[in-house]
Amino acid sequence: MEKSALQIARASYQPKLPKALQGPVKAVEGAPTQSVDNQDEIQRMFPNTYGMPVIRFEAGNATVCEPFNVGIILSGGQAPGGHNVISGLYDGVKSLNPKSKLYGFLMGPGGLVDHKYVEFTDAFINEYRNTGGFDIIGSGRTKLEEENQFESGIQILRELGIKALVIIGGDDSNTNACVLAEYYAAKNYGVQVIGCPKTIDGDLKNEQIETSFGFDTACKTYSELIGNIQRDCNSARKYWHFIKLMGRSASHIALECALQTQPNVCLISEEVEQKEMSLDGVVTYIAKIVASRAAEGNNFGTVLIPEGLIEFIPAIKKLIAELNDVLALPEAKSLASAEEQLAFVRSHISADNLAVFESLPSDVASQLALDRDPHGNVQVSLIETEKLLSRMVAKKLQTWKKEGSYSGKFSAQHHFFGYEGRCAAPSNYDADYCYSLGFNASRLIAAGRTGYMSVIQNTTAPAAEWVAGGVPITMMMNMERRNGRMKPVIRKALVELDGAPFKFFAAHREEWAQKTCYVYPGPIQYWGPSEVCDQCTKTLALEKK
Ligand code: FBP
Repeated sequence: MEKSALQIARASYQPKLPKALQGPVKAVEGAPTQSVDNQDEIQRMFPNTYGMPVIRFEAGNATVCEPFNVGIILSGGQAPGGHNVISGLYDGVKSLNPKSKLYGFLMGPGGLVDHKYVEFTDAFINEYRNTGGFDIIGSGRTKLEEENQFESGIQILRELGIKALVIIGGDDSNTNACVLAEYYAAKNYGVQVIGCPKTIDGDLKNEQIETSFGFDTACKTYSELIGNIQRDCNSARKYWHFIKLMGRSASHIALECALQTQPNVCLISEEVEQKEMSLDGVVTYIAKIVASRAAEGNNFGTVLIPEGLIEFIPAIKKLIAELNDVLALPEAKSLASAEEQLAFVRSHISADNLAVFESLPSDVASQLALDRDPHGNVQVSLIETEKLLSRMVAKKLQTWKKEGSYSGKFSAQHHFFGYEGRCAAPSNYDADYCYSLGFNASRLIAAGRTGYMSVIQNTTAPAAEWVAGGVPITMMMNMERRNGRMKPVIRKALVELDGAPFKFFAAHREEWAQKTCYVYPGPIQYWGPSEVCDQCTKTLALEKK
């Protein structure tokens, strides 16, 4: 594989490990745990993996470990650092016994079901250390939830002598990891399942998980690009840039990028919902800032938009909830064309929701009514909210111009940052964090655990002081409506409006709106002073302050 000079230099970076993982470990157990809600139902559904204690690794005595084989799966959207989770797991497994083997299932959970895999070797792994992407084995969004998939999986796991499977994924994939752990435990199949918190969206976090891996690098990459745009915008002074940012439902990415770059406007979906803002309310909010900057001769600016915004406008949220149920009806499954699907939806939703549906621009309405991803989520990355909002802002400004309350110029540029950041080479933070998560997973396996997520805490401190351990996945679960049915799922973390990151943003946004006080973060640095190279996200720093 041809490599750039940076890649060659970066390959020799040795990621840091928490002190506790640098030698033999012992597992220290905490008290039994409960799920975050719906305790009785979750306990009934996960009798073998419910209530287990949180585990923390501390320095222990060396023991002899028989060789054992492990499988790994990359599930869902790419996130920087996935290759380091795999190299950390590989090194961890080999350090316990060099005869142990690591297998990778190809193209996501589907590789387990279809028996497509590779065996990792030193040479193979070394090609991918500290690189971005998931291309080492590929990823996929096949949902592991059917008994026949679990049974097909056990065949290949037995054939390869695999005693544990590590699933790297977001909230949905880790929910499925837990379902699989429970199934194999109930059947006494002797295969452990360990999860690992991945997603650039940053929405897989809670009291135990400080952040999902990839969030750090993706936000730093987007913030570099936003900073570059802001410098361009402040130089030419003629465009308003509408920038949509990935993140699914949660606005963590938009908020973090705002904290890093100080744009003129950043919408936070969770706040839009709390304030029960309408689409027109959101448009008016942006247009007022455009007009007040124009009054000072500043006909330029930046607007950050979380990709899930549309789902949080209360009337649209209600519409989506009904659309989800309608699309989950058995008759909806056989509709072949988009036209048939739209006609079906129109004839099955309530009059109120139909009115909201028809009031939306037709491209947005169609997108809301068409295919969900395999986990039942609206594919918000396909909805061009940045164009929708700028079109509506332009229209409002025209009206104000006619009324004489606005006399500026408004010209918009549009951007969508998502795929640009998902495969970036991991920052030092993500390189170390991911390697530690993978290495730590090998210790959870050796400790005989199943249904646990690998966790590394205290990550705002130097890596040596990070705390390693495991958290039962059932502890993060509650019941939610998915595809028309109540299901046990890991609770998604949305932006907390009483949390320190949002409060900091809210305290500064008026100043950022009116004055031009952009910050230009520049590219991620790997070598140099620690305050440049080793900082975590502003979100995490504020949360841990
Ligand atoms: P995960 O939740 O699987 O980590 O995916 C993150 C994400 O990048 C979202 O931000 C985005 O909405 C979605 O994936 C896009 O999906 P796809 O890669 O299928 O286009």
